[in-house]
Amino acid sequence: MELWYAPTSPFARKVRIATHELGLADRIRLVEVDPWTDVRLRTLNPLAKVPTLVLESGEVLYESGVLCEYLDSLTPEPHLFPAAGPQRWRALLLQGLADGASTVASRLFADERRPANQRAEAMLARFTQAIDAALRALESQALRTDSLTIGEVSVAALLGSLDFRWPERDWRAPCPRLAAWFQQLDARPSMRDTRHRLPAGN
Ligand SMILES: N[C@@H](CCC(=O)N[C@@H](CS)C(=O)NCC(=O)O)C(=O)O
Repeated sequence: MELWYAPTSPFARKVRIATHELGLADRIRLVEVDPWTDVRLRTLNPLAKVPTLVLESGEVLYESGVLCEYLDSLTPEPHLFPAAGPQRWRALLLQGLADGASTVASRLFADERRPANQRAEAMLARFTQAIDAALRALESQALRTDSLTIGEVSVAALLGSLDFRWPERDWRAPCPRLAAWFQQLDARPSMRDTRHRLPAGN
């Protein structure tokens, strides 16, 4: 299988973390692309987004949640996506919260870099509010450090991207439980082997 990814993307990292946690990393060939300029990507995925997964059959999957659920289904005992019931809704809701915050963080990062006359301060404030509120909501969650679900994987990808994009931003001080959880999680091989970096040539 080929995973088309960008090393700065929290969604691509989420899939890479999941791949490692599921023991499938050696079945994936990584293809690094810039989703904004690589014209091949749109021939695979009409949205031209990473992550995009090309299966052995040539079939193409996209949307990080879909990719993770597909990869989970390849393992003898899928566990990132619990079977229907409270554990599943918890995992999916956590994924939704973390992915939503990652989306907003990506927009904030891009908008902060626009010239002042091309950005709306009200939107920047709204994005910041959403990230802060999502972190507060995560602070009150009982996150797992073993038997991870897609919820924990998504939260780990969010926090890793905040550290990568805003190393100076101290999200840990108001969220000590979340910080302690992330410290443990961030030491896992799945996190160490998938760290963000700038694209080659930058
Ligand atoms: N909902 C998508 C989001 C993917 C996404 O937004 N990827 C960004 C990189 S972080 C991208 O490819 N952006 C290029 C574009 O929007 O054209 C997912 O979960 O996979």
